[in-house]
Formats: sequence, C-alpha cells, structure tokens
Amino acid sequence: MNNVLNAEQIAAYNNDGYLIIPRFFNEQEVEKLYYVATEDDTISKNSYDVNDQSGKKSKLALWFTPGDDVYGLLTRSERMVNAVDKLLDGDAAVCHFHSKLMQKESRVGGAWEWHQDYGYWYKNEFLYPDQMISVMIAITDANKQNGCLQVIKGSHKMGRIEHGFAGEQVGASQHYVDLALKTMELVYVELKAGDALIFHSNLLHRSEANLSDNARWSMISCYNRQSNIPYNESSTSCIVPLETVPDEALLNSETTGIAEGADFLSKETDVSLK
Ligand SMILES: O=C(O)CCC(=O)C(=O)O
Repeated sequence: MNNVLNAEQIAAYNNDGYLIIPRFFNEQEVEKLYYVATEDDTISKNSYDVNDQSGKKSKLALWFTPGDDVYGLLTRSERMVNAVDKLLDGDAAVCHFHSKLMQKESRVGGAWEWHQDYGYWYKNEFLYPDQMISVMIAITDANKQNGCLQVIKGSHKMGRIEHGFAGEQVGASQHYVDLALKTMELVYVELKAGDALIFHSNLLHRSEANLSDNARWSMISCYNRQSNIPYNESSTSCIVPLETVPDEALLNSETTGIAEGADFLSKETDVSLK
C-alpha cells in the first residue's frame, strides 16, 4: 500500500482529533462521484430525511457493505484504507462499518446537533472508540454559507460524552459542549470538492442548516478495526476485513451507481438515525 500520511499528519490527527487532506480525490474522480451520486435512482429511493429541531431536513442514504460501485471503490481504495490504518489504534484488519451519502440541499438542508459519532455507536456496543473513524469526502464545496461541518478541536480527548435525543437526532450534553468551548477552538471545516476530512469517533461536531443556494453533498465512510466487536449490531460488515482496490479503480472502472440489493438502512430500522 502507498504511504499516504506522513508523521506530521498523524501527530496532527492525534492532537486535534481530525485531519484535512486537500485534494484527496482529484477533479475527475470527484466529478464522476458527483455525476453518479446525483443521478443514482437507487440512492434516492433509499434516502430518508432526518429533521432538525426547526423542521429542516437533511437527506441521507446509508449502507453497510461496500460493493463494486463508484462509492465502494472509493471506500475500498488503497489511499483511504491506508490512511485509516495509519490513524486507528491497534493493528487488526481495517473493516467498513457503513457509508452515508449526505445530501444537504440548498435552502432546505437541515442542521446536525453537536454530537460524537461514538455517541451513536456506543449503543451498538462497540467497546473501543479509538478503533473507529470517519472520512468525509466533499462532493461539492462545503463552506460556512452552505452549512459545512464544525468541529471542536481536541475534543476527542474528553472521551465519550453523555448523549440524549434531540428531536430526530442524538445530541451531546450541551453542558459538556459549553465546557469544551471554554478552552477548545471551534473550527469551521471548509472544504473544496475532493478534499477529505478524517475524524476521530469522539470528536464533537455539528453543522448548521444550508441557507444558501448551493447544495452541500458529501460522502462519509466510517471504518472500524476487526478487533472492535459490536455486541449490538446486526450487520457484520464492521468486522469483515476490507478488500482494497487500487486507487485507479475509481476512474478506470465502468461501474456506476449502487446495486439495487445493497444493504441499506431504512429510517424505520434506524433507531439512532445513523
Ligand atoms: O454532514 C453533516 O452536516 C453532518 C454529518 C454528521 O455529523 C455525521 O454524519 O456524523
């Protein structure tokens, strides 16, 4: 596998709880991803809305097993898996928990409450948050205007914070968020299409509604080590070692949208809406 991350990047991730990699995917790759994602009927049939507290809606489709479609080739690409392998604690095989296509449409796309991904995943009874990570790939530019992700730098070091329901979402205790913000920096993660944001499962993050005329689409792939067994999760994808594909596969392959039979999560079965 290629050595995609240097020591400085690994140290930044460990200190800050996140790492931005500009142009992780090139223009052609991200164009293909955008084209396929926006034309993909199977994705739109399997997308559901998550309401924020003001009733604005964020649309997402979530699936577990990465296939040979354009998304699966991205999730399984050597550059993604190798980067994640460098950042996760432990040395067991890298597996894929799930991926989500986040569709925050112009004017209607809703906010996401402050949360840690492990605030959701704890309920699946994974024991090791340091063995779980998310990679967000910007499919369109993400900025303050269209509700880019915000993170609290270094908050992953606080450990898991209590979460409760916040409308249809799960939100971290506001008291602890307020305490975190007394000393830790709030960062707006503005990304260009093709950039990656890699973040720790305990990093506090949120996003505001998209009040602009520009949609914000992104894909988030979440990974887990095979050693981190969930005791309350029906999908086994998160403990099946990933079969990586060469980085070139995304562009060279004829493959396009996701298969009809992909193991999507439906809103009804999504107890935590993740
Ligand atoms: O895409 C967003 O605005 C937020 C997504 C998010 O926080 C998540 O999926 O954990």
